[in-house]
Amino acid sequence: MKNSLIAQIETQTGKTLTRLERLEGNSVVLRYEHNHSYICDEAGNLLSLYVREEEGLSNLLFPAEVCTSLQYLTLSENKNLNQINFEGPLPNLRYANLSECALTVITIPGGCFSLRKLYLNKNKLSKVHFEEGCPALELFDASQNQLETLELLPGFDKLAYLFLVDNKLRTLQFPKILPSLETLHLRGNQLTNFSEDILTSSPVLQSLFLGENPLPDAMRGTLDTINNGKSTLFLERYFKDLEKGGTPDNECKVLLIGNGNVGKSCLVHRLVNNKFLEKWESTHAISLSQYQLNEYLLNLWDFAGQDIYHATHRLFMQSEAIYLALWDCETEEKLYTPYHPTAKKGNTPTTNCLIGLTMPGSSVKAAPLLYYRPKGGNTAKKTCP
Ligand SMILES: Nc1nc2c(ncn2[C@@H]2O[C@H](COP(=O)(O)OP(=O)(O)OP(=O)(O)O)[C@@H](O)[C@H]2O)c(=O)[nH]1
Ligand SMILES: [Mg+2]
Repeated sequence: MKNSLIAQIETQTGKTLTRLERLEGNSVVLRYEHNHSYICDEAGNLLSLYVREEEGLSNLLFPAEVCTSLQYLTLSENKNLNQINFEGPLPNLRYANLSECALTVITIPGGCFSLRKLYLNKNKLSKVHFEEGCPALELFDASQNQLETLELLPGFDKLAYLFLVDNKLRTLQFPKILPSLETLHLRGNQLTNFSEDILTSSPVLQSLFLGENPLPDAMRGTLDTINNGKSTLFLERYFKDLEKGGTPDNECKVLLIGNGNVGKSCLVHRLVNNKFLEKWESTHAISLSQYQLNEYLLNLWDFAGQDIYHATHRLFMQSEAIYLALWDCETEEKLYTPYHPTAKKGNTPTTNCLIGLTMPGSSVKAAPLLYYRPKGGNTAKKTCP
């Protein structure tokens, strides 16, 4: 009688799978690539299953006896396969590739003593539940899913490569010790912090990727630019510096943005030199200057406002800075929207400060009007002192 798992697949795909002969003494053949095929031992126990790119597959239940005997499992690129359940432990499973399917949750049962490689990447997983540790697991790839958290219980002592790129991870719960972890790939998640515990629990960690996470600025600026996985060196220094304690940082970056000819450079000149700039020259790229305001040092970044420079502005934008968005009230009807780093299509941005310059009558040098717009509040109008 046919194995019930094979029967499920044949019913859903409408195709007959090929039973391959097992070559004695050559276990490698078990996992090599004959699509729509499986291998059983002499007693008919399923050892290996290989079914890819089958749109008809939607859900599979692995009966306990299949779980017991299965060694190699490839079910990748079955783009409608959204559910897989294992009815028992998988003590002999060595390799499982379930990538590029449509799985939303999966439970890896306890008792996976032999599992070395597990690929769950490119699914729609919001949850991966390991009932226990997987003591032989060397590689686990769950990149490109929807995971917000991942919990690894104690017992992942062989885990060397952990790929979790492009998820929505906010939290990680790792065991106290991951003694073999060499590569941890966390680029493109939602981590707002990175715990020093992960470094201390991974004594052989060599490659750590943390870019494109909303980490604190002091961490993020550098980590975003590290593409070779050498973030560990930076973080070790970072945590050491933290131990030394903090000193107040009285420097602040102020970015002046707005179209050309709206008066950014003149405003800077007024602040720094308290003079009106008579001779007008359009800024090229960026002009940097500093302004001491009581105990605070403002680093002023005066951007060139002409259209050709706009695309480069975002390269310099960061969250912990003051933005002065300037516009000419007489010629520009709309307040500035496209500049702010958090501005998205259709959203009203909350800039730290908006300044509109106007020319009352024909007196060009008349005091400009300042508009302050507090977050969420209405525009308040103030005459510049
Ligand atoms: N009426 C009036 N004119 C001003 C004021 N500030 C600057 N201007 C004039 O606006 C023109 C442009 O000033 P800039 O400060 O160089 O303009 P900008 O925004 O730095 O321009 P780009 O460097 O090209 O981006 C000059 O002719 C100034 O004289 C102001 O407060 N009131
Ligand atoms: Mg200028």
